[in-house]
Amino acid sequence: MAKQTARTSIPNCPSVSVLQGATQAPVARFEIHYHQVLDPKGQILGPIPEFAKNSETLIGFYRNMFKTRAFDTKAIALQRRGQLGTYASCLGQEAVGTAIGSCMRKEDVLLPAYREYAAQFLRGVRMQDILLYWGGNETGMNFEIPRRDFPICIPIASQAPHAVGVGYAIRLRREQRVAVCVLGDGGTSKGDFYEAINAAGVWDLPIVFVVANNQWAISMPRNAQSRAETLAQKAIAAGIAGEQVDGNDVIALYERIEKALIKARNGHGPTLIEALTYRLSDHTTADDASRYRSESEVAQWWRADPLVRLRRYLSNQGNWSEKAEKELEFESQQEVERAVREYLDIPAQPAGSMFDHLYASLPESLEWQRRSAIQGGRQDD
Ligand SMILES: Cc1ncc(C[n+]2csc(CCOP(=O)(O)OP(=O)(O)O)c2C)c(N)n1
Ligand SMILES: [Mg+2]
Repeated sequence: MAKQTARTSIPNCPSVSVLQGATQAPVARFEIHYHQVLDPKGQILGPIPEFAKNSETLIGFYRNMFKTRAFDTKAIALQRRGQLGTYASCLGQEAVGTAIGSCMRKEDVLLPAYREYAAQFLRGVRMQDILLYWGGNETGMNFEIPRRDFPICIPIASQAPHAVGVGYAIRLRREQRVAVCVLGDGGTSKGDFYEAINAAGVWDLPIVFVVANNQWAISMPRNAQSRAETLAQKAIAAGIAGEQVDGNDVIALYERIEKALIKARNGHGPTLIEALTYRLSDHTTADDASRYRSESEVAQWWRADPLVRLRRYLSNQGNWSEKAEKELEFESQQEVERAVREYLDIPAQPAGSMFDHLYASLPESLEWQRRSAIQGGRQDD
């Protein structure tokens, strides 16, 4: 017969109780669920979510992913020609950004890493702004729209504690807004990330964390970064909801991210969504990924391309054609070319500008560097 057990609360900690009289009883159980709606062949699995019955919505997703890819291709070409600095490609990850940008409301706040152009374009960021930024001109991050969104974040995971600050401010002001923080798989190894999800949980903040797990942190593969079976399960330790989604399936992403946003907006706390995707390009234009990963791995992920599967589905439903594809291609090229012309027409920032806006008054050591930069790098004064 099973031994009698009883729960006893711990003093000063009413939410925690321990089992008395049990030797090996489980005290907690967790599961991480995986969500997919559209498979790589373009077939819908299970019931179609309500929003996905509207073909215009899906065509909108496709158009944004396509334009983002056209932008990405052009940005790499500009860098190769010496007309852009180092650039981080989002090739293969367009569904993640598109779903995020489509679910968010204008008044929400996006805290991106550096591959979320698809989301930023939907938020109102202009292509030339992104080009300016990677061209070394920080004014590109001074968005006209969306004023409240955060700039591209290069210091890994540092946007996660920032998101906690934003979420806390939203709560203090009793607003119905949500902070959406996007980071990579590598970012989840940082202390900033753990601290942020913990604080978000403790304070029940309106934040959605989206981990764009593209399987690599530069040359560090996912399985060398963490022994955890999923990155979503890191949410469990923080006491917040966590789940995994096919990150190349824009329909599943939209469904899950929207749900998390509604939950946060209604005061029911944060969610961590791990989007399983793949960086089809090099880490940045300063990287050569063929040195650390196999062609067959990359080829396998090309078969899961987020654009191809949505196009297949739309075509099978009679909602997309060769003609529509050609028109979109032409339109995208025009839009990208226009942005490039505007970017190239903007005069370069003077060298001394990199010292502006950092300090109210520049320390003497930096003042010296500033003078030297203005004089063209001469350091003899
Ligand atoms: C705090 C910090 N440490 C190290 C780096 C150098 N670095 C740039 S990208 C990167 C890998 C990030 O991987 P992940 O978070 O998976 O994002 P991904 O580039 O794959 O989108 C590292 C370590 C950095 N930018 N910031
Ligand atoms: Mg990564």
